[in-house]
Amino acid sequence: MTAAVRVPNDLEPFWMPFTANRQFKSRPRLLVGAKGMNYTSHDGRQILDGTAGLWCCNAGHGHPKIVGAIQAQAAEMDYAPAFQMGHPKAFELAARIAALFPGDLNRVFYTNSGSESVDTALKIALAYQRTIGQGTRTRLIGRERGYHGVNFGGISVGGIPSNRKFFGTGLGGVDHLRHTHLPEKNAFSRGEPRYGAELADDLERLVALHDASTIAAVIVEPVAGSTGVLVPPQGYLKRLRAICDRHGIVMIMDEVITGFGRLGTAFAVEKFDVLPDIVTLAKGVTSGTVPMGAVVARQHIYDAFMTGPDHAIELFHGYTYSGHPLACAAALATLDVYQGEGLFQNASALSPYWEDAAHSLKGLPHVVDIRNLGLVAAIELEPIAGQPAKRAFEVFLRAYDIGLLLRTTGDIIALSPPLCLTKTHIDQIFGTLADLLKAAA
Ligand code: PXG
Repeated sequence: MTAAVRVPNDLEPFWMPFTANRQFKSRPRLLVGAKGMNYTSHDGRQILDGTAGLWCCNAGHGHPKIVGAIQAQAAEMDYAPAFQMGHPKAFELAARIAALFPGDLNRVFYTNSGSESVDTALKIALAYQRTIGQGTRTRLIGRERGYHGVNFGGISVGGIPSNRKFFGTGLGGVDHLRHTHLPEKNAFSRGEPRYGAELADDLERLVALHDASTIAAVIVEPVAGSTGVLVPPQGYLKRLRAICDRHGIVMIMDEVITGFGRLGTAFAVEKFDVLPDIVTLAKGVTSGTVPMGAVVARQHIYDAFMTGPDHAIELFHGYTYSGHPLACAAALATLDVYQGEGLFQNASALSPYWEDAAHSLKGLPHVVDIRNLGLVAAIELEPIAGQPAKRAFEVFLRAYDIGLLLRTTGDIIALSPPLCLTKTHIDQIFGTLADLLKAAA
């Protein structure tokens, strides 16, 4: 294989998502293969995957069991109508997903992405309130710096300015909690930071302002990922749960990133011992192999809809590809791999080593904060004056050149490797990063 035959001639027609298109097209970074912990670049180099693709390939790449399951399913049945029809694997998978959750989080609604999961969860929460006679509860509460995908519901409750400001006013009747980032008190915290649980009381402020009778739901990421890894202060999520209980507010936890072992437990609900009413999933459910998302609801949410005549549709929502056979086959095989190979346990066992390795970067040039939990870490750099995001982006480019894939958001470097990594990979990731930071301008 020569590099030349793999590079398309014309890079222009593809308008790339969340990408500096002109920069990319002037200096393309094309991936052409993936196996285990590594990508292969178009020029034939091995690139260590420090980010599990985009936080999704938790089982590593090209796992033969997952590949085989997708191939077999494509040959057996390509597609089955998702409405008023079913296929066995969709039911089997729902039971397998439900079994991973504590309590009565046991009803699974399929989507195709995290963004769709979020909008589905918001719609279910609104419809639920109406169904139980609380139809005045139409307000949705998100949080500053939150990322809930890119659809209109998600950007409305989301709190990342660039993802919102270009796209009009979004949904009406949305408000936001303050974010939980307190660098002056919590910088260089290991794991959950000590200060800030009281920021959950911001929900009481919004209840006082709007009245609980107008609020349907609150949505938060347990660990905010895209914004640059904000780990919740100790006790914050439990406090938020208590306030939701007090005021009849549906609590949605967006586990698109934290789900499927990222924090060393199956889900963040287990890690933080908090039972939300609804959970959103995607990414790791198929280890990124086939697009899929899901919303998991507690029994009382589902039951509220199961009234009316038997022949009536209970929820007017769904996607052509909800529970797609290829996605279900991929997800079932992925769960087998997670369980059979103990990948969540591996994530948990390696977390202390990961934490030490991440924090060993403290003191290197421009490093102003380091945050971590499970197999997630962020290294925040001081921006170059007048050129925000440039320093981290240059580290990203140099890392790619020497064989390491990172993610950056603003001047924050985020790491979230496949869960099948070893200590050697951790040494390689942070060793490379240390060298780059020492050399960074
Ligand atoms: N919720 C959360 C918490 C997410 O992190 C979504 C919803 C949307 O998922 P989809 O499948 O529609 O993209 C996400 C996605 C990054 C990065 O580098 C993060 C995401 C996607 C791409 C890149 O931080 N998160």
